[in-house]
Amino acid sequence: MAPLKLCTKNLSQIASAAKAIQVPTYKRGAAVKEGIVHVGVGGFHRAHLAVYVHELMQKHGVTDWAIAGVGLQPFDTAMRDALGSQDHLYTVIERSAKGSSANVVGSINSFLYAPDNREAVIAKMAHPDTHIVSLTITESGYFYNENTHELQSERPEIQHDLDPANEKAPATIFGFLYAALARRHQQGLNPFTVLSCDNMQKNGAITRHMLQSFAQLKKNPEVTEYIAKKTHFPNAMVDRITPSTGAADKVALAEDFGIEDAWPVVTEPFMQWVVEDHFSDGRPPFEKVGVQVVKNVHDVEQFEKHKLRLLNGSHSAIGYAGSMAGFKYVHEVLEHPEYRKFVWQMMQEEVKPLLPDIPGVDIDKYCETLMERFSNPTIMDQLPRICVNSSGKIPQFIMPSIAEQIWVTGPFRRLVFTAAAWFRYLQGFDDTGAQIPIDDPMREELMAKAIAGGTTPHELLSIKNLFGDDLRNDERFIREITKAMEDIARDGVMKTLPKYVD
Ligand code: CS2
Repeated sequence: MAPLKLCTKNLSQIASAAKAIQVPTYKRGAAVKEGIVHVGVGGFHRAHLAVYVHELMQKHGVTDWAIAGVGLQPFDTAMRDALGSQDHLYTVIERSAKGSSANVVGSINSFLYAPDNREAVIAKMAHPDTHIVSLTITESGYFYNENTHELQSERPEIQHDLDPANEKAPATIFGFLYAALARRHQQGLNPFTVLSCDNMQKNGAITRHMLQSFAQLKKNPEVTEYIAKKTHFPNAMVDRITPSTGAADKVALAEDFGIEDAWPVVTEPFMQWVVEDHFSDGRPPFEKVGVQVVKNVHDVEQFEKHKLRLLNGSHSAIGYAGSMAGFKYVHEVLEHPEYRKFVWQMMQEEVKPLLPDIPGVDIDKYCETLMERFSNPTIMDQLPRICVNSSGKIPQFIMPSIAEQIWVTGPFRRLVFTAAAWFRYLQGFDDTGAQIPIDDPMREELMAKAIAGGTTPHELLSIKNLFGDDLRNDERFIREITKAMEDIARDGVMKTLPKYVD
């Protein structure tokens, strides 16, 4: 039978025709309120927050918290068109060694592509039904200087948004949030909660500091105070490995489940969200669907630290050196016995000792689960996905562990090898001399410095936005990284790797 095009009118037929597929049975469209505006609707959001909200709607009759999606970037037109062609429904395909399942999700109720109508986005955020503006805009969307911890206010995009002439046509997230919060203030509404779902330690606190700095530069004391005193920015740890969807995934969905979906999401069964209970204008009963809502900001911090240093840090260890060595997928790297040991030893010996104990969390079990998740061969998690936007990753997933190990005079060779492989990777060629495309907002600068530096780290380390003086000036670190860079340049990743495995 020909697959059925995903849309509201076909839902019941899809449910009865396909094996084991669940579809939304709740009201959508004008029958529900859009309590959440989400900026950055990619695979991760659609496999994470949108799934939690879907479960609230499906199993708990929640009607006030549907999601209005927003895209700010040119590439978001593809999501606008895909979701727009199927009543904003999409399929989440969960895959593991045990098999795969598919669920149609309907919690995203509408979608606005900002460049089509920037005012519509500001009005939507300022609407009284909106209580939360959530974000997955990637680390680089925050304009956060890792070294000074300040807003990169000199960046042209921020300068554009600070110019009063562009008040109604912002480009960055801060321009939109500021304009919408200013309007809510004027209308006597509570501010919405700004909920970062990006992979950054202290994501809420960083978002708050960036927006406050932006507001101060806008020089409107009343709005600045409304943001400082009344707007809340919960910190959160988010987790679900969500590869990019490929053409083969759409074909498999049509063949296995009889659904024609313009852009399904493929993900793993595991999902986790630990969020601080600090909302300015109410929130959905997230705990009903397994979200860990915690009172204390330090609880979130500890979970974040575990996750970013162990999961994302290991992903970085797999991604850059793995790409240099010619691997294509995460599970392929883990199939290589030596590389597998390397990742395990980096976690166990160099990262784990730096992490706090969390009551109820068995850290060794957590590491073992990570190895299993990385080894899941069915999700085909692509190394280029792991490597994208590296300037927002290594400086926070790897470098802080190195700096802390230096501080306590502990081991950090494997972390350094990971950083060295990244430096080499930024030259744009793998170990066979084939070109590697570098996809990063700082691409030009990173590549120019990586090439100029050759087998020495100084050029790259001079980028003050990314690296602190503690590393730049540390002799032990410089010695180790220079050696690893020289070895990788001379022998390639796979011949160098055994030196880092016991
Ligand atoms: C990955 C993450 O892009 C990356 O660096 O490590 O996208 C990772 O898959 C997620 O954080 C998992 O929760």
